[in-house]
Amino acid sequence: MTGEITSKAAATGTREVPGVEDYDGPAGGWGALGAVAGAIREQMGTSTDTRALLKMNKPEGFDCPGCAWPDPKHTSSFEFCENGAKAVTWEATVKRLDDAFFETHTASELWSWSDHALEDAGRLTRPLRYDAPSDRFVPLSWDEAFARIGTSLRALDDPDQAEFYCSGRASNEAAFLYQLMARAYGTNNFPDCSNMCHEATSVGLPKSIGVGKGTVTLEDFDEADAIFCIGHNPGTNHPRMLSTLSAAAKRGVPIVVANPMKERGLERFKSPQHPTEMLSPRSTQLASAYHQVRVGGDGAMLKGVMKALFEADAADLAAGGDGLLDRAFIAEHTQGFEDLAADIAATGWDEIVAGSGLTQDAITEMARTYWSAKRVIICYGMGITQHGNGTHNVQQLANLLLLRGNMGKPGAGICPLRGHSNVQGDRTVGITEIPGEAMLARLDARFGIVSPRAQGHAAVESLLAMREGRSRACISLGGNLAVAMPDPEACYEAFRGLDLSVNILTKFNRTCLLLAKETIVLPCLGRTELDEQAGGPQAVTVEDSMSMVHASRGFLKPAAPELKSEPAIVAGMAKATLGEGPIDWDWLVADYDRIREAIEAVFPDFADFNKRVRQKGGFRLTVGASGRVWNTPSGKACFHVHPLRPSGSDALILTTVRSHDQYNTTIYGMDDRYRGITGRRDVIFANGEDLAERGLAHGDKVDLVAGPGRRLAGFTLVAHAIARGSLAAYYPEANCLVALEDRDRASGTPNYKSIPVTLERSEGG
Ligand SMILES: Nc1nc2c(c(=O)[nH]1)N[C@H]1C(S)=C(S)[C@@H](COP(=O)(O)OP(=O)(O)OC[C@H]3O[C@@H](n4cnc5c(=O)[nH]c(N)nc54)[C@H](O)[C@@H]3O)O[C@H]1N2
Ligand SMILES: Nc1nc2c(c(=O)[nH]1)N[C@H]1C(S)=C(S)[C@@H](COP(=O)(O)OP(=O)(O)OC[C@H]3O[C@@H](n4cnc5c(=O)[nH]c(N)nc54)[C@H](O)[C@@H]3O)O[C@H]1N2
Ligand SMILES: [Mo]
Repeated sequence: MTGEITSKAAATGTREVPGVEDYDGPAGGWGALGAVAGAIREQMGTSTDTRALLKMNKPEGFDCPGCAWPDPKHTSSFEFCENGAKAVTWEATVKRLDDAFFETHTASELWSWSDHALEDAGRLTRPLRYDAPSDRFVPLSWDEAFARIGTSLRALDDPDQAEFYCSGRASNEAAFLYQLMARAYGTNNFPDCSNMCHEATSVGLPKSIGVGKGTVTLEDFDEADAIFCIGHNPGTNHPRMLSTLSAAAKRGVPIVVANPMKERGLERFKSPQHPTEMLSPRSTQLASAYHQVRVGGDGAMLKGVMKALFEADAADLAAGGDGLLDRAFIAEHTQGFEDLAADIAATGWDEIVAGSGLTQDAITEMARTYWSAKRVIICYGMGITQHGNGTHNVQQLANLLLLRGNMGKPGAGICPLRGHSNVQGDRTVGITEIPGEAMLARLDARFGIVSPRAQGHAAVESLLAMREGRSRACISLGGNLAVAMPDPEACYEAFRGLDLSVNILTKFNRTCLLLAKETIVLPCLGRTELDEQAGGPQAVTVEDSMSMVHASRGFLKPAAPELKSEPAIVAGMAKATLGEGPIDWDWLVADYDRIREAIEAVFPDFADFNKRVRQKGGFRLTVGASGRVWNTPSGKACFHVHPLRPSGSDALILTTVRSHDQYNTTIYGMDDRYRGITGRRDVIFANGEDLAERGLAHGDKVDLVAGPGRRLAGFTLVAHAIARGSLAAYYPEANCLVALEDRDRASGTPNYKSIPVTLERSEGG
């Protein structure tokens, strides 16, 4: 392997630091089984229904709320996943927030609780409203809650003073009704979690290949002969992907990783579903080459891979070969090739090496694996998108694939690993601040409304508008917006200044405690629970990372009798806000087939929706680029040229990552098993040589400083296998270091993953 970076022992000696030690095991294995048993014990006690875990991702079961990785036809036998099990037990917990809980604890007291403790207290059971005189959340009826929301929304001067946040847990049916309500009310303000996540994909890929989604299906992984994994951590965030990678590795397919941190889930895997593997000391080696690119260095690395490819292509031509580029594909299907070739030729190896932190040899080795394979898939995650140049990064990946025609043929293509289980679907069914005219026209025709045409707010704009008083209300369908966004102080101030804050949630969280003039919390059903409406039990639908749409049907007894489904809550708010009008909300919610018919009327891709979603495994939405149909203005796939980011400052670059025990702002526990961390999150992963150079050592306490007023104080340094010049800390603890305005200009994605910082020894540290 190239660019090997050793862990702390070699770099810094063996100082003992509480809660920090090397983890030697593979990903998965007995550790995963033990963790599942622990999660069941802690959340579900002994008496409860663990059937839920067995119905996950089965045709008649529910879609796992854990991630958006698809299932083999969504019909396979039980696919085991530790973190899916954590997500399910967290939702199916026996713990409840009953009336006594809110009588006992004031809002001021709850503010001092950790994010973990707030959610661990249990499921919400009743609608709640903040009562200032008693400083407590008090129960109220659904009718009163809806009436108060309606009154506040109608009192605004302009519908554009309201923000409608959508987190990617919401089903297609809930999200569709939600956008219908907001547009009937009069705004396109749809901040959504995609704005913090794969927005660089949604903005970058349409300009490259005419669609803002991945082009591959799960079957393509069976045919690929090289797989690149860049900037994602599947062992933690998409664990079911390890089965796919492990099958590829066993076929001898090279798996090339580019990641500043050594992630165990990309190195070795022992499948808990294979008894023989579990009982033998062996595990499957995943990465065939692991390149520890420096944080933020992907743009330089990708230019390097293309440079090595161009050089080898020229050498091959000179030697009488056919060259290594797919010239027929380039000629027939693309435009912009000459400009890209000129840009790569003009980029020097010195810039590439300095920017990426990788040697020319290492990059050439990556390139050789790339050109030696006929069919290549590139997978990527937040390590690519959450940068000031996230959109450029995404387009460089597309450039690289297009050079050898690795797009729109079996076994090849681009694979963005989506975040929330239905974040892609929510976008598909209309959660966007920049809706197209054709879609709005169909929506208006179907429902007899006049949707607003003006562009609305995405996440950062919505927070800025709230902070400046231009927006006065925020409704959140799921999520924990104030904690997920950069710059908590700015976000807290924004929420606290509102007239109305509504949070539709399964669990209470910090955003609920940012008290507006009217603060309402509405408890909803989760994926696992039976959703009974006037027309009988309902199923919802979701779209996974590979554009497969399928049904999800919960069956557990709801956590409390008063819970409503998300579609029913949206309908209740809509009726109370819009009054009598052309939309019959009760009729729609009585039978979700009616909502799906409406989705089909607005989005032609969903033709025969109700029929097709009842087929085993559901159906795939059309992705033009998968069949070499390029829906760009020129009808061709486009190469894009981007400058390298300036490098060379002395600052260390901090990235923020998820631990193995968290789901975004939901902190299940304080361990991060694969990185050897137990019982704490106040750590900074650093390269031992970088520390030594600064007179610091493993175990020292430091403050991270990102600029005036941006300081994360008293964190412990952990010497780790991470690239030189790079640091990593956990999200959301480190969000105070990111300014709200620090984002990718093209897509608005916050720069969560390349924050220049300096280290200062903590006082007394
Ligand atoms: N269990 C669990 N599952 C989840 C989630 C969760 O929190 N917990 N979250 C869901 C959501 S919403 C999302 S978006 C996905 C997130 O899934 P990922 O994209 O895997 O998320 P991150 O933890 O942010 O990790 C990114 C990886 O990128 C690497 N990285 C950081 N900076 C850079 C860089 O500059 N370049 C490169 N090449 N790599 C870099 C990190 O070392 C880390 O391995 O997971 C989804 N699934
Ligand atoms: N520094 C840093 N910041 C980041 C990131 C990062 O990598 N680094 N990642 C960003 C990314 S990729 C994302 S997607 C965002 C995540 O941002 P969000 O989606 O806003 O946050 P979550 O933590 O997923 O939301 C957790 C809440 O969802 C609610 N919930 C759970 N299940 C359901 C359900 O079924 N229905 C409803 N209505 N509510 C439910 C629970 O009450 C819980 O409190 O954070 C972003 N922030
Ligand atoms: Mo995400």
